[in-house]
Amino acid sequence: MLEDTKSLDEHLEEFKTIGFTLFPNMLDSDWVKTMRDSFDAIGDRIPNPDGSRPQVFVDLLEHKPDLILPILSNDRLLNFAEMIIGPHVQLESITFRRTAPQDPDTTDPILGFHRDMFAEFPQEGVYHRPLLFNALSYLQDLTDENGPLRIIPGSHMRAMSLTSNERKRSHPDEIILYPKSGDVAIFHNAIVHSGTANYSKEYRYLFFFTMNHSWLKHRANYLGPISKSVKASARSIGDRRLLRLLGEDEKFVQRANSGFMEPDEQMWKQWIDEDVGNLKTK
Ligand SMILES: O=C(O)CCC(=O)C(=O)O
Ligand SMILES: [Fe+2]
Repeated sequence: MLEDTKSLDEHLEEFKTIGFTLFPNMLDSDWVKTMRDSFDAIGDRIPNPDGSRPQVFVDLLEHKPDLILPILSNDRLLNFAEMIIGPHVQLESITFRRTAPQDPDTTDPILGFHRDMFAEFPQEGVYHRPLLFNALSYLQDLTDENGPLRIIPGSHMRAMSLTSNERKRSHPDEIILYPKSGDVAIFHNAIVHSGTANYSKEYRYLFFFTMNHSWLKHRANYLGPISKSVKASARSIGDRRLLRLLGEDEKFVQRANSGFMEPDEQMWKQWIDEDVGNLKTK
C-alpha cells in the first residue's frame, strides 16, 4: 500500500502549481468499508419524500457521527486546510454520493469538465487562494470500468474556457487518475476536472468534505442534536478549530478585517498558535 511520503509543504506546492494534490491512504480501510456499507441504512432512515432512496447525502454528521467525528479531528487534513486558506476553515458540507452502473450506449464517458462551487474564471497565471476546496475520496479503487478522475493540471491559473461540447470530450492536456480507496484528493475549486461514467457492474461511491471560509455560507445544517452537542463540548474546551468547522467562529470579524496592509499569511502562524493556546485540554 502506498504511503504518503510528501511533507505538507510539498503538498502545498503541488496544490498551488497543479491545483490538486493526492494524500495516499489517508482513510483506513475499515473506515472506508463501514462508510460504504452504511449507505443503504442511512437511506432507509431518511428516504426521499416519495419513499425512494436518496443517492446523495449532505448532513452526514447527524447521520453517521461515529465515522465523521474522527475526520473532524484529523490533524493532517486540517493542518493542510489551514495552510491553504489560513485558520478560517469551515466545513461547508459533506457529500456522500453513489452512482449506479451506467449504460455505455446511452451515457457519455466524460461526465463534464467543470470548476467547483465558489470558483472564478481564472486570470491567466495568477494564483488565488480558493474560497472553497474539496477533499474527496472514492470509496473504492478507481478503474477504467468504474470511471477514473480527469484533471487538467494548472487550469486553476489558466483563463481556459471550454464550449459545452468540449466539456464532454477528452482534453489534450487532461491527465487521468486512478485514486485508490482511502486516498484523499484535495482540489483547488478552479481546477478544471471531470468524473467518468460508471460502466462497471457495481455502484461508484464518492465521499467529500467541502471546505470554505468561516465567514461564508454553509449548506450543511449544524443545528441538529449531534452537531449541537459536538459544538457544546468544543466550546467547553475552547476548541476554536472544531467550532469553526461547524460554522461558529468568534474570531472572524477580527481576522477577516486585518487591514490587509501586509499579506495576511504572515498572521496565520500567530492566529494558529493563539487557537492552540486557547485549548483548555487536549
Ligand atoms: O465524479 C467524480 O469523479 C468527480 C465529481 C465532481 O467533480 C463533483 O462532484 O464536483
Ligand atoms: Fe467537481
